[in-house]
Amino acid sequence: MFCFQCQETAGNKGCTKVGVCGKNEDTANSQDLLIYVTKGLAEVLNNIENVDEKYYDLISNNMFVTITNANFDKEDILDKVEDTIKLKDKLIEENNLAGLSEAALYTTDDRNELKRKAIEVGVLNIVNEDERSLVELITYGLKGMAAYNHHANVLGYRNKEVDRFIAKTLEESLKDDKDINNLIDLTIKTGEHGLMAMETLDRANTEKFGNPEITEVDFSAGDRPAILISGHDLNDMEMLLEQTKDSGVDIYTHSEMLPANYYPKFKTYEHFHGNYGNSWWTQNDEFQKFNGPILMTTNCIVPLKKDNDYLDRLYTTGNAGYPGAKHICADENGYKDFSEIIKKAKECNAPENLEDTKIVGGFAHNQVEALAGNIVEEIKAGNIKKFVVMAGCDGRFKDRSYYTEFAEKLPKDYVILTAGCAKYRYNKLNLGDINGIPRVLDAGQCNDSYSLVKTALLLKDAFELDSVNDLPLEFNIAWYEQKAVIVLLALLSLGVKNIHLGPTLPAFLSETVVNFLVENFNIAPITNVEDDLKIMTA
Ligand code: FS2
Ligand code: SF4
Repeated sequence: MFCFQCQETAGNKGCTKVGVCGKNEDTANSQDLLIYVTKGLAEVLNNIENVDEKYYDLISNNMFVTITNANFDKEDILDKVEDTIKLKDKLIEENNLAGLSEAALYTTDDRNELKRKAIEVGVLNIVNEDERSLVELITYGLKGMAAYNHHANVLGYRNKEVDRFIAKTLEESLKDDKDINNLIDLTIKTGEHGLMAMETLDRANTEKFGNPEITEVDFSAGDRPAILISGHDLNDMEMLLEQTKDSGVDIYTHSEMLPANYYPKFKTYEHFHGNYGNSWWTQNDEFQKFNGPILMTTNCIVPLKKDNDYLDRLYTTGNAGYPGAKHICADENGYKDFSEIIKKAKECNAPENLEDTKIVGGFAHNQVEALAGNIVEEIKAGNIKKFVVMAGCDGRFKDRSYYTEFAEKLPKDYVILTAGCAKYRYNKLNLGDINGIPRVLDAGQCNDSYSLVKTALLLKDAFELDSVNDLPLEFNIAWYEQKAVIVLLALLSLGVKNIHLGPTLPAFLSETVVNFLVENFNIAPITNVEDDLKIMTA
């Protein structure tokens, strides 16, 4: 195996024997094979006129499955490889396609052959380091985009341009004659389409569930049996709330599902208790103490430790998977029957209380727009000096304490704009407010970075500036997995410069690609809190 797609990759070079995330060699290879046959399917679809859009869904789903910490179940992944091959073969035959690549033509119904092939199709097959770097940067961006696309799709929203772009770009990456300039161009186009995917998902979420609004979220536990829901899928959230109504079972969010608390629609459910626990990587202990069933709707899953015994109450759905955990599938209409989880919850004790914290969030674009007058006034009066976008991901390594310290030490007239699980490093610090405007404005999940873009554009217009680069705005972004990659590319596609990225630069960026990003976008790795504060408060 060779995998270097996330920030925690071994030695910041690559995982070769087992993933730091816990992914084993067979799972890693199966994921490589799934990407390979998905590229083949993409090529097949690109050669057909009037493609049924459900085939594009398979592409997005397959890409999503391979995101860090989403699916650890190698047999499930190989099932998806087989489904993809079957569909590809059927379409090739029905449409009499010829002249296709090896990936498009690869076929077998033998699992052992799949396992053999899986070893052959890893990322190191692209020998030229710069080509590999750009192809993987694009592929990881596409994975993030596919995840957002999937969430919009299940809510009945679709951006055909995004679907087609993913398929075309996947085919492009199969070509042997890779041109560096063409790949750079494609990298920026990936960012542009990532923004479109985020816009579509934002529309889906807000039209379905209302615009997020300022909300105080309770982190304490109640005394009824409960279900914990984690991940990013708001469609699953709605189905679970609906099915648990009047059941005597409460619902709590975990990690990236926390922003569900900000949506008006979800607030109408009285048994929606609040949030339990923190960031994804603290889940082993928190899931253990939760006592009831846990539903993982997407990444980020952490493999169970030796002393964890909650596997029998761990459930996955959608593109998430974990060996031994029960998977809840959707029926042909997208409906998921959670009755088994509800039954399980009733047999379990109430959650152990972890804390009595309350946090305030819900500052997505609509809410910020409502406050825009006050914000502009505070800026003009000199009470708000600058904004710092600290969006992105959290991670398990100690060096992420940088973000807590950075937030703590920021001057008191600085406001943090955040989205994604990065916020868990500083959202309980009680950083106070500036005349009623909290100093940490949480827009929501990582995909709600789209809201931060809208906020930046709103401020740009309010101050009649030509570019967001002229705003009193700094970017100190934390990344972990591939959704952060698409957020980063989206920002670059908008021409945002001077982004500080950490805790480390991606291992998959070659020296040439880093130089390109530095020369054109002035991207810099974070260094230490003192020096970075000096730069960002200059
Ligand atoms: Fe955090 Fe994990 Fe949101 Fe990422 S909970 S690192 O999935 O996509 O952000
Ligand atoms: Fe390693 Fe990250 Fe890949 Fe897991 S996803 S194998 S930690 S690089």
